[in-house]
Amino acid sequence: MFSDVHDGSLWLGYTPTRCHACRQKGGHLASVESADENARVEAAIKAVVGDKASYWWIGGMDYGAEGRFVWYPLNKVVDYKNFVPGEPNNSYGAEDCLAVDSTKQYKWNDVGCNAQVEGYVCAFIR
Ligand SMILES: [Ca+2]
Ligand SMILES: [Ca+2]
Repeated sequence: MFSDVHDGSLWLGYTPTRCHACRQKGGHLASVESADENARVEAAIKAVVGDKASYWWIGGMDYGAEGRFVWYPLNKVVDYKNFVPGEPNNSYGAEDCLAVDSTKQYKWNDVGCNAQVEGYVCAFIR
């Protein structure tokens, strides 16, 4: 998996829009299926914005089945997990999309799917 990150300013909206944006670039919204892949996501983000405090979308979500996260573009159940301690907490009953938090060792938080974050991470199989 090769990860690339994209400024989300044009694509802060709905998850299908983010997925579509990655598809148009020939990839998919990133799944993170191992510590190694998480490290690649971290490196890709740092290459773009350095150590800036920011959230970035990855492709996991628990639409429809609360607490059961699926890598949306691949329709694979999230097996490897790398959540910030205390997450996922489905805050206000309305957090169904996963983002990495650069201030928490690039671990994951579930956040509202329409939250304004820095950008999103696409993955490209090479
Ligand atoms: Ca949720
Ligand atoms: Ca959360």
